[in-house]
Amino acid sequence: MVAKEMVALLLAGGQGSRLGVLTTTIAKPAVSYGGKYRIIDFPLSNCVNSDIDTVGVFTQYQPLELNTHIGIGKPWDLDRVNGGVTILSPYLKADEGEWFKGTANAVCQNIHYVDKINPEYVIILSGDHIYKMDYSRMLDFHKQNNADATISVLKVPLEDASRFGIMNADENNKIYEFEEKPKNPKSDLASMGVYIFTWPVLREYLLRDDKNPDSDNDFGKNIIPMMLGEGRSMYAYAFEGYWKDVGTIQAYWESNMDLIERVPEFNLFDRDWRIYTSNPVKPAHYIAPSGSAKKSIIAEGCLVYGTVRNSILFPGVVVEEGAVIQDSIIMSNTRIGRNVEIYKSILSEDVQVGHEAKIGIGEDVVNEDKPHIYDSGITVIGDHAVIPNHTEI
Ligand code: ADQ
Ligand code: ADP
Repeated sequence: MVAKEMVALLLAGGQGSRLGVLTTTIAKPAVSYGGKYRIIDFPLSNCVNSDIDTVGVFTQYQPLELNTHIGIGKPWDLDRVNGGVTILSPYLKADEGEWFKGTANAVCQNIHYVDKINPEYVIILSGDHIYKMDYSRMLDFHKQNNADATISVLKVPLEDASRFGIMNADENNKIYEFEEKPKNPKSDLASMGVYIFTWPVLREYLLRDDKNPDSDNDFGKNIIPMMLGEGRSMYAYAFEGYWKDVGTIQAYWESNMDLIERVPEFNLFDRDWRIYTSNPVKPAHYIAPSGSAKKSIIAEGCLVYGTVRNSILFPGVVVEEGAVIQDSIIMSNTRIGRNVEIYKSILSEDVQVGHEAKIGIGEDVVNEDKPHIYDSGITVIGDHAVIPNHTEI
């Protein structure tokens, strides 16, 4: 294989438990977003638009939908002989076999994949974020600083800071302090979970960390603090623009709703930064004489006989006569029966809603085990659910 300057390693193996039933059968990076995409389309498209043509994707939790979606990487122009996309899943070795422990462990178990390409740099990406970013500019910054590691950062409200890796940097952007998800954050400079490492340096740290049985083998918890503690040259690269971690039901719903504004902050019509995805082969959507759609995204293959307002319909959704859909996200091939009412809800793929049902009218269900998943006033229905006629939720 021809050597590459930088390869991307995309972490897509997390469970995404805070998305509740949206991730029961689908890994978080494969969750649908924005009327026709899946979350992972954003980092994959960013790679291609940043001239990175070699991407390893680490999957482990519910990988079927994710692997099928990525396929041989054709939509992203990553179906290449030299480079392209490679799916890396945990596998059994001669003497042992184990699941990826933390994020650094996922990379460590696949050192041979990176070694074969022998890049100067690797960029670590997460499969959970909606953003458009030119990674080649971050690489230029990394090279200018002669850094061992560069962390992409943005400012977050201080009250949210404990959800992130938080750091302090000097006037030259050199990082002198880093804490993973601190209880009492001392700064609002948050890690986006996007890192560039000089590969031989990271390689050495991965192998050392792997020998430590007390380590979680995680980038944020272990590798970055260890490098900083040993005086490695680490820099913060400021990102400006729309970036959303859509890891909770609330954040996921809000980020989708951002797209239906008259002039959205996050522009998917940008010709210079296209977001690629695998397209279903379906006819254009149809709105019947009895139907209407306002302030909504309606994907291909939808048939609208009812009323759609402030909502997002993915490909192949059918809304029968008299049905009203408002402030909701309806994923692919879901069928909404006659006179159904749906308010502020997320319906996953292939759901069947029986006639006269009402969804999104009840109180929040607070589940004792998972108290903060479903307390946002948003009703969520998992994929392939069948909701009988007249049900009220
Ligand atoms: P989190 O998002 O909480 O914090 P984590 O749960 O480790 O980090 O997930 C990062 C990515 O890795 C996700 O895309 C996830 O799907 C994937 N992943 C998780 N475990 C994995 C495994 N074992 N194998 C493969 N992939 C796995 C991180 C950083 C913070 C930073 C936030 C920004 O640790 O410092 O602020 O991202 O969102
Ligand atoms: P969320 O933050 O929504 O709960 P994440 O995808 O970020 O979901 O993963 C949650 C946590 O679970 C992370 O700390 C991650 O490292 C861990 N994790 C991911 N995959 C697995 C797995 N297969 N087994 C155990 N823990 C996992």
